[in-house]
Amino acid sequence: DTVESASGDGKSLYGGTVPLETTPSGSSYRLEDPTRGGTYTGDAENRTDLCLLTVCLVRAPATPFTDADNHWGTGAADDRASAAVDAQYGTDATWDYYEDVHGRRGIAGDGKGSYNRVHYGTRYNNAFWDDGCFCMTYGDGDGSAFGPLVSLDVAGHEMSHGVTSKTAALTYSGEPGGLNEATSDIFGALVEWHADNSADPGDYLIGEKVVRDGFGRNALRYLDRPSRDGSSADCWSTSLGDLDVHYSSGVANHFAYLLAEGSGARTVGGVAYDSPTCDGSTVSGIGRDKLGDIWYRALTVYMTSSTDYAGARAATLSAAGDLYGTGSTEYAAVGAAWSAVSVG
Ligand code: ASN
Ligand code: ZN
Ligand code: CA
Repeated sequence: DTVESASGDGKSLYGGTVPLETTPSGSSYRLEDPTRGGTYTGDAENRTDLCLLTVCLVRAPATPFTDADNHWGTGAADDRASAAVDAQYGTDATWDYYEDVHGRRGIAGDGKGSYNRVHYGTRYNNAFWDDGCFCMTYGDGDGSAFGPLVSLDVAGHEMSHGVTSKTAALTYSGEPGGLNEATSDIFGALVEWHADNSADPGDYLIGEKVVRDGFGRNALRYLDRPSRDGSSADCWSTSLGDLDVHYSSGVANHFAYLLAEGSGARTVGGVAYDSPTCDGSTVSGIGRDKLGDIWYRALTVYMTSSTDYAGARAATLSAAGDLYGTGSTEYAAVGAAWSAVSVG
């Protein structure tokens, strides 16, 4: 709080020109935000970590970005600061979503920021949160399937893994793992909506800004009908827990879309969706803000490391009962949306 903040801006890859709070440093500025717990962004210099399971023996650097006039980046891919602008902005947007909507300051809820590393490795087609360094890491993508993986929804997805880890701590395998992944997709989408950025507007797609033609689809994942990705499950079944967690997440992503928007075909924010139900029912949505409030309370109050899909139904019903009453439209909508994805 005693550190002086300077208001600058940056030209990002995906979000246009965005505001940035930075830290004066001598005659220059450091890409570190004193208003959001000291969150900063550094350059991994195309190096990688060397880790054995969870213990990292060598870590890629996180050399803080600096700028002479506090106007960061050119927005061009060949400018190393451009991806850094997106990453810092994505961390800001995630911080603001959790603080503005849920009253949570920072990933751990302790007011402390995290840090980002961009330009990790070479042609690296992923981004990840690491509880060990309490940091985010972004690859540049190979340029054909992926561009730099620094979009708002990817930032929100990855940092929400940190929130899950500090709260329910859902085990990253089987049904709890699917719920862990879905939590990140749901909040990744809600972070994007909350940011209200006209160059990267809210939607129910994950990764639409980072995929390129070589990927073969227009997004990584789809909440309205998760099977649009060719692998994710739309409906619960007894073998769901055998799927990779990025596919068993589909059932909860589908639940989340149905709870927010309802079943059937509709256009939201200029994007067309078509969400079927697994049982032929018709369900009505209660809006994405209530989805976020219910899922956040379920995650932080009721879910545990071993929560499975039946447990998620119970947790979200408990949360909806707390927030709106057990006789409410919202409580009934939660039950109906889970039944519509065969959890019930
Ligand atoms: N992008 C992947 C994810 O968030 C990376 C990982 O941690 N497995 O699931
Ligand atoms: Zn994930
Ligand atoms: Ca999106």
